[in-house]
Amino acid sequence: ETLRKVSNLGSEKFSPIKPTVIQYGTAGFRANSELLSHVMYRMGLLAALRSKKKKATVAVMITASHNPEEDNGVKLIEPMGEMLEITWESFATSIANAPDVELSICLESIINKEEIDFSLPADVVFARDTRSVDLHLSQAMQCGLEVMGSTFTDFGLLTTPQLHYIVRCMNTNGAYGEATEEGYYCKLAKAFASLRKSVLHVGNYDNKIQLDAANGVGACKMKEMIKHLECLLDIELHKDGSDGRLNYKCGADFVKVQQTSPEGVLLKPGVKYASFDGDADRIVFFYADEDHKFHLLDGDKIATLVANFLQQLITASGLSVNMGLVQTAYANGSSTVYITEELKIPAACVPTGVKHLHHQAQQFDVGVYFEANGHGTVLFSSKASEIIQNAVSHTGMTDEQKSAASKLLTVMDLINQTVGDAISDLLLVEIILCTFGWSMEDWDKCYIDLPNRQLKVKVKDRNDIQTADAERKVVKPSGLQEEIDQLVSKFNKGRSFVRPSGTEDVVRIYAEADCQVNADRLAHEVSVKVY
Ligand code: 16G
Ligand code: ZN
Repeated sequence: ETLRKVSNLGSEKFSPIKPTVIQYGTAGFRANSELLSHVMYRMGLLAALRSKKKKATVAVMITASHNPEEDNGVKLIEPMGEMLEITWESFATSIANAPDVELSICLESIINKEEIDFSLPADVVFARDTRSVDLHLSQAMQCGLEVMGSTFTDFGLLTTPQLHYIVRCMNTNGAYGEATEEGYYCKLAKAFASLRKSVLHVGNYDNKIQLDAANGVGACKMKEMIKHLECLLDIELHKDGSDGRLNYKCGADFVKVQQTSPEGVLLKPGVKYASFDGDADRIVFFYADEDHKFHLLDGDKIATLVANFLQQLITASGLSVNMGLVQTAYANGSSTVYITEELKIPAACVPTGVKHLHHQAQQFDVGVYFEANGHGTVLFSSKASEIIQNAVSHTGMTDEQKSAASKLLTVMDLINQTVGDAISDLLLVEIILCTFGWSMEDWDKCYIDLPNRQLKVKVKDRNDIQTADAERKVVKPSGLQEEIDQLVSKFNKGRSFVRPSGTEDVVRIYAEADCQVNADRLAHEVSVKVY
């Protein structure tokens, strides 16, 4: 009966506009928003099924992150705030592409494959970013939930990481925090204030920050956060959405890829800047030196800063928890050398996409993961959490050890462990800089990035290129890797790889070398081979 209704409503109201094939990629579905209403409806259906399967609340986020304003997207979030399980990605793809008449058959086959008890209740929470047409898409999604008889809560506008946080809170009976937006601000702000006030000598640290919010949802949410921060941070907002297009010539992706400041933001030497992306799950920092030269502190710089800080706390606490760092092929070669040779922290490399990093980070007691593009967080295993928790009240420890353990405990509250979170990462970086007494220059000089270049080329079919070894080697078409190796060998400190994008119909090229001219040349020469 329900399945019949699903089909009828689907073909009446949410029929695909054009017969295009759409794929659940690295970060869910993304496309021009006009093509998405049937996809949203169907993701409502699937979310209800996922909830039945997990016997827990799941979440749906409507956003296309750093993509242009005309695009939109949707992704499903697991009960503990993680990315959707991989086997379900293919269910999502098949249900999104099923012809109207086959919709109920498609649902039925998922129900059978996954042995889902259809009579169980379903509960879903959802939210959206500030894209102008989001509302109509979230209504389409809601129709999908309603027809499945799912209960739901619409959280309206949220950053992606806020929704990840909320769904985890809901499924842990509040053990992770209060499952509201306000609960999120309170938890992070309380941890921030406590850590900030414990630092007495701030050295070169300055609590002023100029923040580019990409004209996205991060702007209004950061304004809310600021109200909770007791004036401990002095944040000036730019690109707050009042007169500018989402992600247009601003935001973390623009700043990282173009290696320049957001349009209209004039850099004053020595001042600290940061950029969020459109849904506030990424952050990068930057500044200009005395010669007005632009310096980027990207996800790699954040990762090394965070790992350095946590390692010091772990050592000071004397606790036996191991720590590791997870990167992708995009990590600057200098960062990897710094981590493994200077900090002596093990570093793993995995394919692009948060789910891969997150999964790998779970292999450590304390796993720090960041993509160079500024997406990242820290995961504390339940073993590590327990050890740290117990240490605080343990009698056999010195006061210094206890104080370090108690700081670690507070740091855990400051970090959104469900997914990379620009707001949480910003607060964490501020605490670390303050603790170390560091200016932007102090932080930047830990290691010097190798000059690098990213390019993309349109090809007939991006899936013609297949990679292995965490995307660092091409295995198909044969011969291409040998050609890349040969080009790389001509450049001092050269490194390059190519990979099919998971979000756009292009092949991406990355190259680094001893100087910018060489990095540019290498990237260009490799791109010619791909084309
Ligand atoms: C998505 C991923 C991001 C990755 C990017 C790569 C998530 C939540 N986001 O935005 O981690 O860096 O895709 O895009 O997984 P690309 O495949 O087009 O290069
Ligand atoms: Zn994002």
